[in-house]
Amino acid sequence: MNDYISRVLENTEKKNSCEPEYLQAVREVLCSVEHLVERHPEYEKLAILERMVEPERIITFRVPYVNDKGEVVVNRGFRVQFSSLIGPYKGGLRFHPTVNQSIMKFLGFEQIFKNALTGLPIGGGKGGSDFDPKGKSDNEIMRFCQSFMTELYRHIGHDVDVPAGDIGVGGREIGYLFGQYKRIKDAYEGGVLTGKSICYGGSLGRTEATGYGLIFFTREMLKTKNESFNGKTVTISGSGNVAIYACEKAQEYGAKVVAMSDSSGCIYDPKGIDLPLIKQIKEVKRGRIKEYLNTHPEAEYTERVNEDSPIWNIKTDIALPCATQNEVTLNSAKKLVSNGVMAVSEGANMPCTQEATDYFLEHGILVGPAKAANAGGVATSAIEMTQNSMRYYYTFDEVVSKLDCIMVNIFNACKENAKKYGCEGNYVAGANLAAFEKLAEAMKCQGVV
Ligand code: NDP
Ligand code: 2IT
Repeated sequence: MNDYISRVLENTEKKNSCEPEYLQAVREVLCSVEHLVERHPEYEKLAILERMVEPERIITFRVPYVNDKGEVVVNRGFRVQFSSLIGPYKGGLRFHPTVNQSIMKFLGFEQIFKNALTGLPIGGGKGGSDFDPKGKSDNEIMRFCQSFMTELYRHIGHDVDVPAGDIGVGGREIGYLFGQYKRIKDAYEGGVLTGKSICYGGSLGRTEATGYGLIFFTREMLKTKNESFNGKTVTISGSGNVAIYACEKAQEYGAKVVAMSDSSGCIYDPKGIDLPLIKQIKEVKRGRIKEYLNTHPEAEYTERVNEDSPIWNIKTDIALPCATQNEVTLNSAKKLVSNGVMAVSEGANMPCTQEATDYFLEHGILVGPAKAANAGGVATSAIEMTQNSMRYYYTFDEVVSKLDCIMVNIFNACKENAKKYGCEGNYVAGANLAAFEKLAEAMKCQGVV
């Protein structure tokens, strides 16, 4: 490996030794950009790599609230403002008990590159809390969101930092967060959060955007092999926002989605997933995927017993991991390949371990890397910001056709950069190269800051 890259990597590993997910994300990017760095000797003089891996700012804060039993509960809040090179910090908020600084930094780091790929003026950030929304009442969620925003509000703004949703944060949470922000600021600043409901400033199509965008990206990838979704078997992990709308668009394209999951286990329905039922269970009742069997007793349910999700044992043409980081292990990758998978496209952030990604690439499987394949969500968030600035709304079809164009452009950037740097067909490297070059050039223009 190039001396400069290995030195920066070693230093980053030393400084962040307790942050495995963050180091995993950094390693993947730095190991992909060797040829680019070699063509630009000025990167070393300007410490481009060192600056790329150091967040501009990390904010952590206490989030106390009173639960329904009258007890005081204290959680930890985060906002990692990673890079404002090409626009205001932009990225979601995650509420999940596993949230820690490593997870926040890996997500913030990925977000910089993803946002650069969209071609839109958005920098990168991420935030959240180790708060667990599962089993909480609406009132508890509201009080938590109000407490979270009572600190966060001083760090965000439509030209500064624009949070949105992620795991555990959807339309309900964004509404409570927005209400508290508006109350504190005594002003309606629509563009401060995205993923808002349509009734007070949200964008049509934002709910569907990440899942639809994933399918648009994967469609382009399949085209390179003269393939399409039509008639293919698809498995989708997760059953949250991304998974549900990936399923909807894949079904619309004629695919048969046979399995979905949650953190407890997976359902297999060889007749094809009943999506209206999944929406009812997950979006309306906030229930468990196992409840699918109450309506379809002929479907199979398999409990998850270890880190290898049972969904990856199911034979499929296309696998779409849409739950969480490192959910596709090397074991799962081997199983998928031996069952004949042709494409793995990442709806979640960093769902494949590095070993799993390498295994897929070595076996000629098409891999849609998260920072490109799931960029439709944040791209549509940027379209929501545009509408808020214009004080005007696009129709659903206008938003989805802009999203489709953006995903095609992202795919082409991945494809062309992979080819330019001698790794044709490796869209993981292509995405890293395209995004890194854009950011490095912006860094050169702006001086040492
Ligand atoms: P949701 O909260 O709507 O859904 C998350 C889903 O993933 C649930 O089915 C959940 O199951 C499952 N899940 C969460 N954690 C784990 C875990 N540790 N093990 C197994 N399953 C788990 O989140 P989203 O759909 O919004 O996000 C899913 C992924 O997509 C995340 O990686 C997120 O970062 C990424 N993403 C989201 C975007 C968006 O616009 N929302 C944009 C780009 C990427 P359970 O209910 O059991 O917890
Ligand atoms: O990971 C992601 O890109 C998101 N959770 C969406 C971020 C956003 O600002 O819409």
